[in-house]
Amino acid sequence: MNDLGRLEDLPAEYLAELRALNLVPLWPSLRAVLPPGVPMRNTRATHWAYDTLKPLLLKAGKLTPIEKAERRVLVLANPGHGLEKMQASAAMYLGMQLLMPGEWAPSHRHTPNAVRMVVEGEGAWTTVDGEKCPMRRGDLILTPTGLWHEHGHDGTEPVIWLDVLDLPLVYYMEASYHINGVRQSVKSGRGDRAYVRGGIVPTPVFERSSRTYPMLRYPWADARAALESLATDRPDLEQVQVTYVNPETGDDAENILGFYALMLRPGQSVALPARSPAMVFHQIEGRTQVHIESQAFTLAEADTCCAPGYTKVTLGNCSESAPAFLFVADETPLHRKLGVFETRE
Ligand code: GTQ
Repeated sequence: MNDLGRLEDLPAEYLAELRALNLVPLWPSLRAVLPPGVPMRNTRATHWAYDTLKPLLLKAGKLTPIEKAERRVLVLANPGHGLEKMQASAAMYLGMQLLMPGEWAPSHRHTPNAVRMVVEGEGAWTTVDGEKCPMRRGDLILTPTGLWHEHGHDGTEPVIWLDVLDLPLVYYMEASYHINGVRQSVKSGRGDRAYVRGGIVPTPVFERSSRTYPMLRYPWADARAALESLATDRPDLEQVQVTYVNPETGDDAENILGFYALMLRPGQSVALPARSPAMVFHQIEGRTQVHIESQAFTLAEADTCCAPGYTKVTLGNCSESAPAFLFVADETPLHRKLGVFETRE
């Protein structure tokens, strides 16, 4: 590779003349914006342990009333991007949200897409587009772009969930904004009941649903049962994984980020190939040893970690007797739509 001219090689008066006209020479920065072979990544392999995070989130419950927070969230920020950027990866935002009994996080809608992965507690619900979705451990609830959503809690103990949003990307696109609304009236009908079996969809009067997001809640009991059934059906299968999809189209559940559940058999270790999208892993059940290049963490229940793109990841179940279950989020739909998706050996 030949060395390109540096900024210092150019006369100061010339650079000043360019700057005054909002012009910049490309060649001193060409290698930085188009590095050889592998992209520059700010995303660092990072682990957030639930047992250290939870007391601080509960403290936020005492320090800041819900009216002063709207959403009481501690953001899982990747130090590689700078904490103030509040991003886990280039396109993913992660937050742990707390709702105390009786609290209400008022209705709003926004351009970024979100999902909630319920971590702990009983009795909370999210109403999305008029559909009241109960929140239980491991449930995935979508709040896609533009849909009204609000959170409430009729239980007796704190409820905590993990928010995954494509906020960094939508913000970077200068397309991120919200609108506040009023308490939604709950409609009859729930996607998680209507689409209760894979391959069978509601067809009233011979018409298929025209809703863009026909299913908003994916109960953990169903995803777990699907993984166990798949593992039993295919004892040879290395990667026991399911994707959360739109049951009408088979496409990813949302447009920008992909969501999956993965089961590690007792004692199993799975080597994921290096792929262009960054990934997030959240432990639903069991313990997993995660290797991301030279780094290693143990994910205990409710722990979360992220891995940069173009990086091999190995996941090992710490138990020899019980399966481990992980929720996975990644940037695959975005990379595929943009035509930059790749897998490397
Ligand atoms: O629950 O609507 O973590 O609007 C960040 C922004 C959660 C939410 C977040 C949000 C929400």
